[in-house]
Formats: sequence, C-alpha cells, structure tokens
Amino acid sequence: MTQRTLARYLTEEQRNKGVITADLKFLIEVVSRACQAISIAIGKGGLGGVLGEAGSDNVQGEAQKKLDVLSNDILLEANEWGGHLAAMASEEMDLPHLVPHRFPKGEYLLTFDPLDGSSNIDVNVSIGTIFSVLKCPEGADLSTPAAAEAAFLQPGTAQVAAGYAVYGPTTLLVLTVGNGVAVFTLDREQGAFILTQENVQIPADTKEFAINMSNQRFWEAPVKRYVDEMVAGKEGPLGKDYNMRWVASMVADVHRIMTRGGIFMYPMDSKVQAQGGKLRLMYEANPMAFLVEQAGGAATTGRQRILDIVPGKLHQRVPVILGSKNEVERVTGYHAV
Ligand code: P6P
Repeated sequence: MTQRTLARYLTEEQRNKGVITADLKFLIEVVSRACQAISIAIGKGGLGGVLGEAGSDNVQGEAQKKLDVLSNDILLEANEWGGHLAAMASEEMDLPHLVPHRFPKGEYLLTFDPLDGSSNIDVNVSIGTIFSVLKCPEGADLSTPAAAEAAFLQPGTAQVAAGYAVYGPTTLLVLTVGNGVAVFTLDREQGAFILTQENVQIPADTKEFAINMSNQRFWEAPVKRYVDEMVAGKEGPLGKDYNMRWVASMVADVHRIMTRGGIFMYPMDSKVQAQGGKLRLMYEANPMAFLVEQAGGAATTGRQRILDIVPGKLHQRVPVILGSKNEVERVTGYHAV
C-alpha cells in the first residue's frame, strides 16, 4: 500500500479538490516541520537541557518553561521567511509578530499555542502544539504589532485550517483544511508525517468525561447537574456508568476524544469568571472546535457555539465544552433552562 505523506495529502486536497491554495499547502508543511523540530527538542528532555523554567512569565502571567520559549521560537523562525504569512500570534507573546520587512508578506495569519500543557513537560506526560490559520483581511493595518491585532479578531468560522501535534508515545499531526479531519504519524526515520487515519468521526455518544473535578465547588449549576448525573451512573437519570479522564493537557484530552469519543469541559466557573474562562479562544478553543466539528462533534461555551464568537481581544479566554455531539448538546441544554 503506497504511503501517503502529508505533502501528498495536501497536494491532493489542493490539486484534485481545490480545497486549499499552494500557499496554504506550503504553510501547513512549514508548521509540520516546526512540529518535528519541537518533537525532537522535547524528546531530548533532561539530556537537552530544555527542562524546567525559563525564568520569565508570558502575557498570561504564567511562568514559562524553557520548552515554551524554544517551541515559540521554532515556530516563528520557521514561518517568517516563506512569503505565505502576514503575521503570527502566540500564547507566549503579548502582541502579534509581524513578518520582518526583509521577507515577502503573504495572505495568511497564523495563531498558535506553541506548547500546550507545558505543566506536564517535567513529568513526561503528553503535550502538544495547537495552531489555527486565518486569511489576512484586505487592507489590514499591519504597520505595528499593536495595530495588527485587529486583523486576527475573526470568528472561528473564518478559519481555513487548524490542527494540533501531540507529542506522546508517537508524534501525531491532526489536521483539517475544512474537508474532514486527517491524522498523520511522524515516521522519524523518513522525517515525514504519514497519513494513518482519514475522515475521523467522533462517536455522538460517550461514557467518558474530562473535567478538573477539583473545581467542583466553583462550577455553575448546569455543569454541577451534568457531572452529578454522570457520577450517579446506572442508578442515575443517564442510566449508564461513565468513566473520567483528566490529563491537564488539552491536546492529549482532545486527541483521546477524537480517537474514541468523550466530552471535555473547562466550563465557566466562579474562579475564572473575571477573566472570561480558562482556555484561550484564538489558539486553543477555536482550532479545537473547528477540528471537533469537522469530525462530527460539537463545541460550545455552554451558551453558544464557540466558532461563532467574535473575538474582542487576541488573548480572550472562553469556557470550553466539546466532544461527542449528544453529550455536548445535553449539557448545553442544561444551561438554557
Ligand atoms: P488545570 C494547560 O495549561 C491548559 O491550558 C490545557 O492544556 C489544559 O486542559 C488546562 O490548562 C488544564 O488546566 O486547571 O486542570 O491545570
């Protein structure tokens, strides 16, 4: 059976289906090569002197790990020279990063969380890179990093591609260009991502939920009701037993759901209400919501479809409930009563 590399898959999406442009194909290949470099750096762990704190904080006020900063730098350097991007934005940078004047600008915007779940780095648990691609609006003001923020403030429905790399026992790239979800496995000997699954479908029902239970006392009533019902199992109103998983690495939790279904919740709670939620819209919630919907799942804040949100600021946070469609619809319905 002929192996289909990422390059071949993207060429077929471009040539045969006209789904993507040559520049978008190039962008995704560049991001995939950056993820390969990040995977190698992570794999060195303590041997590469890349573990531990960087000694700085990011715009979120979170202590940066050395690998957070390294991953961010790898993605910036990989993407700035190719002529496919107008600007980039990252969880690790307060303002957008403009393509330097010495390089040509392109028509796309790239947002990313360079290393999501970094609290898991030092304990050797799966982490990942999340990315999202938007078109740069005609006439966007890219005169300064601060002025460029407005170009990014587009709803998730405007995404032209999204994906994540998960650095686990194997390194995977999970991608959508708006035509279903495909999974690629990194063949380290070839140095290429090989297609290993196409047309991913998330089961509409599940028996597995993911939430940080230690926040229980802070949840809103609809989430309390839903989790209580799942914990009640067969004897409760849902009439079946549920299992629970919480990796505290969104990419790992979402990939499990892409693989076997489930529901992931980082809902609004009184602890994070002032900041609008825990997870970031532009480079965590939106790309994951696009992928989940493309795989037949659903993604809401509990009160609205995540992809419909019109961002007010680059690092905006939102509540996130995503995964198996019937479960997401159930708990979203509880918010409406
Ligand atoms: P908590 C990682 O820092 C992250 O942004 C997501 O990857 C993860 O789902 C969540 O935060 C974990 O949050 O509060 O359980 O540590």
